[in-house]
Amino acid sequence: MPAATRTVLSVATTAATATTRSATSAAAATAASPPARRILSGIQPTGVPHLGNFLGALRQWVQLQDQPAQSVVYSIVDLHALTAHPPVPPTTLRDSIHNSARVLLALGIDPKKSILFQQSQVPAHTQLQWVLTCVTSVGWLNRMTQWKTKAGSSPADTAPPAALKMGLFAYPVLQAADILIYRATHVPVGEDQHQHLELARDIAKVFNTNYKINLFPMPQAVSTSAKRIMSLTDPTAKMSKSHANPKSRIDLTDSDTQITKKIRGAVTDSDASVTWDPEHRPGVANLLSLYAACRDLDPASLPEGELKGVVGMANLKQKVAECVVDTVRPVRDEYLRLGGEEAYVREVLEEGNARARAEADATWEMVMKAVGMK
Ligand code: AQP
Repeated sequence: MPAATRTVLSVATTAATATTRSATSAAAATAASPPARRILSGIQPTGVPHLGNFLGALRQWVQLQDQPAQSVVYSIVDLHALTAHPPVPPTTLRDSIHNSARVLLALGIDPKKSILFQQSQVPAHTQLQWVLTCVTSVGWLNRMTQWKTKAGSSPADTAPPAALKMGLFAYPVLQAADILIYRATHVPVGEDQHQHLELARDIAKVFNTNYKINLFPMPQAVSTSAKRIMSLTDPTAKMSKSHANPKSRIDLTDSDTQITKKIRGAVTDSDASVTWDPEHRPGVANLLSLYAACRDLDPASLPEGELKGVVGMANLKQKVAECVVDTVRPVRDEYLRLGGEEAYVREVLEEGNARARAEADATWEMVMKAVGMK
């Protein structure tokens, strides 16, 4: 290892150790009386974060760190990324963890205001997951829409396909542990995650009841007005990082040209008029939703409002592309700048890991006492 790199790492380690000590005492106080509003959320490093992640959740992460008297914790949930099938190759996962941190910093997550960390580096998440697995009914997990969608094709009396793994079935329990280990009260997530959050509340309730302790608060969703951003190539499916076709999504690192090309190629229909009709015209509705979310407007108002007089899909796509380019450009430019700051990005995560460990360990101590392991 080159001497310069060694120095950076040893400085980072010393800083992290010091942070751990001060964070441990802070965490002890926090555990005794959690803040009234504690924010927690996560993103999977399964690829580059996209416009749907940004408009549905991440934009709000940035706003929430500026509200006073709160604790704000954001996680790159790499353990969840292991549920991907086929598995994410190790080098891709390593790069995605780093690049997700870079994107989060680029869009304005400030390590002075928030704890930004890597989930797998905080063992209390999986320790609590086991305890929670022991109070979670199989029936609850069977009802999860995401599981049903993936398991859907197999009849009830046959074994699920080999591609369906326990990790995918149980991952909502790990998600509950991610939230409850920080005793979070508010979780900014896209609409697609609401069912899992409801499950986290059910799990918290049953734990508190079984062990006669009021340990876990009931976490509430914090939603944005941008509900679910759909795929550009199939407007009936949500925009997704792991979708095989990169034309289906706008990555937050895409160039202006790539964005414009992808929006020009978005699936719409043969009607030239611009109307808000999500049921019958999902492609047009998705473009209007994108425009509205970027400008903070109501999509239904656009045909008679800001986009009045726009006729033809090419013209609509041009307007949407301009607006998306303006939204993505500052994030991408900062992301590219951070490409030259690798050591800084690593240090932010290492320091965040230490602070998160201290907070999570304090809750884990309480869990062990509550269940009788200590
Ligand atoms: N299409 C979307 N529209 C609005 N919000 C979305 N989110 C994800 N997709 C959309 C929200 O982004 C946050 C981070 O998501 P995640 O990475 O933790 O998991 P995900 O929901 O599984 O995201 P992807 O992009 O679809 O990833 P893959 O392909 O790996 O499964 C969450 O708050 C989510 O609600």
